[in-house]
Amino acid sequence: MRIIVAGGDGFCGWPTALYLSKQGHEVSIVDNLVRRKIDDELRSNSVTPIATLEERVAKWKELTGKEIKTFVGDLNHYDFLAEVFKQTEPDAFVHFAEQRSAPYSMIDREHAVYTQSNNVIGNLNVLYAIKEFAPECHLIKLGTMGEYGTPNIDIEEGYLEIEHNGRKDKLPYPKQPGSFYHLSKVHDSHNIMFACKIWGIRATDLNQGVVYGLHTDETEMDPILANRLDYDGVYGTALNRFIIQAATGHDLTVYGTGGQTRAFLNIKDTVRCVEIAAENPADKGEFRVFNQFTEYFSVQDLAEKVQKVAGETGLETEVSHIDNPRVELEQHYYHAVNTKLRDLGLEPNLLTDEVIKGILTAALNHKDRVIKENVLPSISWK
Ligand code: NAD
Ligand code: USQ
Repeated sequence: MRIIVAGGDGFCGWPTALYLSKQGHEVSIVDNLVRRKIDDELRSNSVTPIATLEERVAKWKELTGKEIKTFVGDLNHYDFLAEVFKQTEPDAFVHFAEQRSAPYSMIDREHAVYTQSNNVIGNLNVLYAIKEFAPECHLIKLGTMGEYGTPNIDIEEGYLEIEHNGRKDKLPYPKQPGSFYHLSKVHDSHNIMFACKIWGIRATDLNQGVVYGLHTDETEMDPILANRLDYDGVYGTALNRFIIQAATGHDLTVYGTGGQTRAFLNIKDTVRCVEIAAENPADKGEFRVFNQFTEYFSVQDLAEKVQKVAGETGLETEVSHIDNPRVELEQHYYHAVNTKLRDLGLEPNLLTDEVIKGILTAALNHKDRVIKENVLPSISWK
């Protein structure tokens, strides 16, 4: 298949582009490299040193003989996007290319506006480009489990059967997102659903949980292919952050009581889930939703797991409960369905002590790159 990976220079997109290329697909990366510029804005960095996009694809070609084309530009520039569609004639468009940090979206008005315009308008442009240039193209869009929030009932995959005043219907599952970033994903989902209905576009919304790890078989082939690994209070996510904190002798930063439960998956499963979606396209006009995670944990559980594994490696680590900078429930019911990807063949890489040790080793190898001032959270929701 001819597959565009938008956001293919990022944490999820880069390993996905490599994996799909290895499987024999013709892969093109579209990315405006804004994530690297945000590192400069935040005076932060990836724990792992990362090569430029040009160096990355050149190394991949040298090692495998496979070419990944790159288009450096912004989804918000429709002329650029139209040209990419004309040149690549994609069968599938994998859309990772959004501002994905909840704290970043909560810094101030400018950052909230940037997040929502970048994400919502970029996605709307992709929908129009599919309609105009590749109406058969399957949109594989990265959404988030955070679209649902933490309702006091089971979370279904996209839709909920309800009975009201004696009548029944299957309706989009209610959304209660917890940041302006998470809200942007809800707005995207609505736009995609509407485009499927009116234009007959085929789309899969992958409501992904928090991704942990960094390595895949492909990124481990050479240091130039290494993936980024975020640790700072803005882009670092729960489990990866705790492991890097353990590696650098920092207390593990559990926000509030730590009863917040979230869905998680290994980056190795992210790439496989995208492949599964691509190999099993949605029907014309179908807006399909998969919940993309393998397990869920409370933040406290994760901190304790990391503390235990770090202790076995000789690293003494404290779990510290700091004031929660977010507005979120710290004790709540959580049960989410995730059968659709499993039914299509996903075999989960579950979170074991070995997996935590693997990420810890990567963090220890580069721990001197961690800028200590960036570890504590600095952005408040209020
Ligand atoms: P990332 O920031 O590492 O990568 C996103 C990439 O998209 C970056 O390389 C960035 O330069 C690019 N980009 C952003 N806006 C763009 C635009 N307008 N035009 C072109 N390129 C643009 O993020 P990630 O962690 O790889 O996440 C990828 C996607 O998966 C996001 O949509 C995110 O919401 C979703 N997701 C991520 C996680 C996670 O834990 N990382 C969990 C659930 C969902
Ligand atoms: N948390 C801590 N301590 C930390 C970091 C986070 O207790 O040091 C808590 C947060 O308060 C929250 C939970 O851990 O309750 C998850 O936070 P996170 O920063 O790991 O993840 P989140 O902000 O939800 O965002 C990440 C990605 C985002 C993706 C989302 C999936 O950045 O792109 O959409 O995970 S989900 O959580 O399912 O919405």
